[in-house]
Parts: sequence; structure tokens; C-alpha cells
Amino acid sequence: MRVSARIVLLCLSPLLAGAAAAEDFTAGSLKIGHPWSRATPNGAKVAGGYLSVTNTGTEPDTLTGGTFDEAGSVEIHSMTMEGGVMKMAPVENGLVVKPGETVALKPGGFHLMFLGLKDPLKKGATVKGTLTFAKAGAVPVAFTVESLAAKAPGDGALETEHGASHHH
Ligand SMILES: [Cu+2]
Repeated sequence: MRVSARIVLLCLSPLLAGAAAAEDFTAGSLKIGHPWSRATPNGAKVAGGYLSVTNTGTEPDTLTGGTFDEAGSVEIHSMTMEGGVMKMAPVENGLVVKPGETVALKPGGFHLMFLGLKDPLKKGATVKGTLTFAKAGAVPVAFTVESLAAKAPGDGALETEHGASHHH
């Protein structure tokens, strides 16, 4: 019994560490949940950014872009499956967040694409940036860098997924 309890604790520890580090941000009626990114291998020039935006107000707002201190520029991308291959494309007019709704940017779906990375992203680092909204303007946030294999904030899973398709 003692051995199995220890294994469970070991498995949970990355989850707990990630959950504690992830932060939420508020701008007026917009709530921004757990911005995070992924550690990148040496030489990588792009990385994905993930978060959720909840609109608690009565007017829609639109996420149109942002900044990331370690990247030259930021785009909003969609990701779709075409003939068994994941394809990314820039979202031209931004993502509308309607009143009472939450838009999730996550691996395999909508995401921020950080282009022109200056340095590799290291697990455990926090990188400042902003999210730009049509009405709320520029909202300061901080992205927690999770492990290379993470699929969600604090996810220590060893599976890999669409990371390989993030070449531009
Ligand atoms: Cu992308």
C-alpha cells in the first residue's frame, strides 16, 4: 500500500505544480483563464499559446491578437483535420466571445501562435504578454510554460500530438 501511494503522488506532482502556477486575469467583464504555453526544443521558432476567455458582460467582444515577450509576433490560428492531417490557418477577423460564453484556445483547436521565438521556452517559466480585444483593448497576462508534452495546464502526459505540425 505504501508503495502504490507513493506512485500516485509522483504522478500527481506535475499536475499540482502546474495548477498552482497558472493564473487567471480579469479585464472588465472578460475573464481570462490559465494562459499557458509549451516548452520548446532548441531552435524552435514557433510555439502555441492556450487560454480561455469568458464574457460575463452583456456585449460581445472580439479577441483580435496579442503580444508575447519572447516572440516577434502573435497570430490567432484555427486547427482543423483535413484528410487525416492537422492544418492550421490564421483566423482573419478574430474570435468573437459572446455574452455568457467561453471561448477556449487549446491544443488541437483555436490557439495563439507565437512566431519568431527569441529563445527556447523553458518549462516552469512565466512569460508576459498581452491579449488584444476589440473593445477591452490590450489586457496584460502571463503565460506559464508547461512541459513539451502537455495538453492542458499542469498536464504531465507523455503523449505527443500535433506539435510536429507547428512548422510554418
Ligand atoms: Cu498555429
